[in-house]
Amino acid sequence: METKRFETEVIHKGYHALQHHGSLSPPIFQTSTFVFDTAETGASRFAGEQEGYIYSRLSNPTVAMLEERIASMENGEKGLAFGSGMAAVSAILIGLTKTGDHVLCSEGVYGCTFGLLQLMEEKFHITHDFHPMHNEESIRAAITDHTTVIYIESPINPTMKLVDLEMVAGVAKEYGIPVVVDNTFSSPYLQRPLDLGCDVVIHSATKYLCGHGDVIGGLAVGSKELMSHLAMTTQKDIGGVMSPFDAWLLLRGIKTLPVRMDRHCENAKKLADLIKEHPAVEKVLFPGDTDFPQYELANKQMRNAGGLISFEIKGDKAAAQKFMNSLKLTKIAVSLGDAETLIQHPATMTHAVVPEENRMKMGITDQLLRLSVGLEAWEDIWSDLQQALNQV
Ligand code: LCS
Repeated sequence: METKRFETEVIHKGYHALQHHGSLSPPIFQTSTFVFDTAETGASRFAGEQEGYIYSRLSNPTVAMLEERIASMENGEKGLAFGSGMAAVSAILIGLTKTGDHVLCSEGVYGCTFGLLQLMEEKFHITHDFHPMHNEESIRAAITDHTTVIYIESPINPTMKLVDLEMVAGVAKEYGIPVVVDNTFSSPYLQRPLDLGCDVVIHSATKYLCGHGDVIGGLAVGSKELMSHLAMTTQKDIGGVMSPFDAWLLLRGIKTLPVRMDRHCENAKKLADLIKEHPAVEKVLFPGDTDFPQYELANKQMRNAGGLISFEIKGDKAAAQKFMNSLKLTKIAVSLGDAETLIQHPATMTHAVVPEENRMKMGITDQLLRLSVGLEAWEDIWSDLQQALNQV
């Protein structure tokens, strides 16, 4: 079948109802293992001579549908599903490195990714550096003879700083180093790193792809060659795979990704403008704000600015916590991308594991809050934020 537009593929890609009794909704193959008709069939499937399922840690038909769908959404050759975003991050990073290698990272990453990089350094002597990646020359200077991966979040959790993906991919090509992009904050609807020359895309599918706060999952997309290799090594042997039921919930959530993202973006833009003007607010970090230092870059590589707004309250940690405790509609919770508006305090929550010195370098102050704008009426979210800001 020819490739259709994004909004069509998120609903149809990888599923053929008439091959499944006409069931409009895809079946959940809730099974651990698959029966072989003969011993020889089993042997040839293990030998890779015959196509077919073996065991659900290796692959499963419901999970495979999701993998085909995300590959199409990211315009890549092959997708892999994992039991969490961190299972995807660790399978890719461990898969692309060995003892003595070096990972060049964007100026900030999610707290557990930071923790994983530290663990890799302590246990396996795989070093890393954080780098702003503002221009080609400084990236060339930061690449060492041992650099085997460039790892980027853009926008970066939670400071919203951006990295010019096309520029970094261009430099990386000179050295033959793969560029891995964690695309969780944008989703493939807003940003497609592979189209910009990057090599691997990772998602915490827990967030916008799911959209309903009921799944922990991870996805990765890249070339058939690399993804098949990772499938047979760090995915299969570390074993952090996704369950068929979670894959089904994700297939369900993904159908509405474009309409949800449009609403998240619309709400966030209206709220960012209002939050910025409130006297209790020090500054707003939102790529859709015309005063955002990388506003031009956001316009260049993202379809829209997304649904996350970070902002600093005037005052200290106590002021930030007082504001959070005054909220009524907005829920105090980590995670993001759900229908419900969520707020969290990165310094004591998602990035609490990052030592203070590194946190400050990344720009994660004690007054910084991260708001995941939900799908409620923006007027109701604003009333809630405004009454809480008035109490600070
Ligand atoms: N990458 C990014 C950019 C993330 O924000 C997260 C989780 C992960 C990877 C890991 O995904 P998980 O294993 O949780 O599916 N971020 C979270 C956050 O900001 N709040 O709670 C979790």
